Amino acid sequence: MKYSGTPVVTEMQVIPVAGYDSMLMTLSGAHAPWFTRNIVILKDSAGNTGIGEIHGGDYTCEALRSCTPLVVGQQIGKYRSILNSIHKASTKAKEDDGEGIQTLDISKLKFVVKAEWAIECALLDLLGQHLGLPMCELLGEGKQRDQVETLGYLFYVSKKEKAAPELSYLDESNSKDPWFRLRRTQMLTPEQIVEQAGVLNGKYGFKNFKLKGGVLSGSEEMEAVRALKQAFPDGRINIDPNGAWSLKEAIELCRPMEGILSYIEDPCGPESGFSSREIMAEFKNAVNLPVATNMIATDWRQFYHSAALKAVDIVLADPHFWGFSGSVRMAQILNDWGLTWGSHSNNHFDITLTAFAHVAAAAPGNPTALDTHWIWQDGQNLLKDTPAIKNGYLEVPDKPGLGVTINMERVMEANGLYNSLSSHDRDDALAMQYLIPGWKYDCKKPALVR
Ligand code: GKR
Ligand code: MG
Repeated sequence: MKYSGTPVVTEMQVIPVAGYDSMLMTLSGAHAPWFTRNIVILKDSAGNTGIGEIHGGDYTCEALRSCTPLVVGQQIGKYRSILNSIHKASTKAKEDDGEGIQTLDISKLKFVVKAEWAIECALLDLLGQHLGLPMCELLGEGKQRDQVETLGYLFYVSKKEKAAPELSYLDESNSKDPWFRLRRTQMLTPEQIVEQAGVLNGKYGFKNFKLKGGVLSGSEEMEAVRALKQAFPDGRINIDPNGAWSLKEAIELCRPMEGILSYIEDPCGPESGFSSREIMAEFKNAVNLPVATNMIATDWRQFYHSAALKAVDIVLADPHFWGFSGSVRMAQILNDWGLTWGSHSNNHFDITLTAFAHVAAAAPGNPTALDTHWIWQDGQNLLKDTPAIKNGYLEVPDKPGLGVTINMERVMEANGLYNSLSSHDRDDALAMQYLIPGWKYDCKKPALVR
């Protein structure tokens, strides 16, 4: 039989971009006024355009650009072979000590993120368009749902004026949208966190919330969790201190929260010579709460040890860590084993939002509500047709491929902002210096506890 083949990639563009952010607080410090990403745009011989988005920074940008000769000229139907050739050609960076992000050392995130997954996304977008099928139909066991439950990702926010004029954060005080006005203001008390959740519930209909912890003392953060549960008695409330608490502290803080928290994410990390996987397994023995992670299982080798120790119940398998096919493969395994799939996120544009919607649409079983930072960026669209979040659910486009159209004018504006920045890497210590002079990262000390 004659094999006619599929369209061929004729062009690959890598465009670094930046967007605006609030002074969001985490264990690693305070978010800068901007965040960076990389966009991949592929064109094929059928005249279609495929897109992907991934974390920013020069390291990832360079990694993507170096893949170009392995992608251009190849058939889109051979996307697995293309990715395989990229894997074979890639080498481990000298500075990558293999620790991953088990202590949330943000400088190591770029080694956990794999640049080629943005290429995988763009290739699946092209292949979907060629076949006339939405991307989720090409993953795992195919489409499982039309919309994806999403959580309201709550953050403590510091007073941006403290970093001015050197760091100038976006001011949206004149916006007509109550959420847009609120998201750029200080929110550090339980009342303000409940207000944040209320305004988000009003705009996007979220019923599930995750509070980013590791900022105030554990007991203050649990007060906010209790207040949230009181305000949303039927809601699922989670907290993620990114491993800031010691095992003892985590047990003391979380035992009384059984029945209040729906799960706890990365409560503790490595200590006393034990790995974070061992410590989390001990935590799970002591506390009757499901445990989620995006820190101790970020690749298959780490997952093997996490699973063997029964250290986690919910793996937040970010497609930018695991790959799109890899994340769905994880969802299949977790579902077969009676465990739960979800996805972690970092600041992102709407291309990632759409791509994650397709992955979550293909995850079998009963995934936990998807993380997304998008609410903090909403309005800075790089697409002409950003999928909406309504009643707490993200729409999964049903057109072929990703099912969305890139807005090149907005992409080039975001590229202009990127080019105006003096540094392209995430550095949460920079803004922290304006809140606490001389502040240094300590994976065991909440950011504002010094
Ligand atoms: O965006 O600051 C942030 C988050 O804290 C991010 O760095 C984490 O990786 O959201 C992530 C998480 O769930 O751990
Ligand atoms: Mg997390």
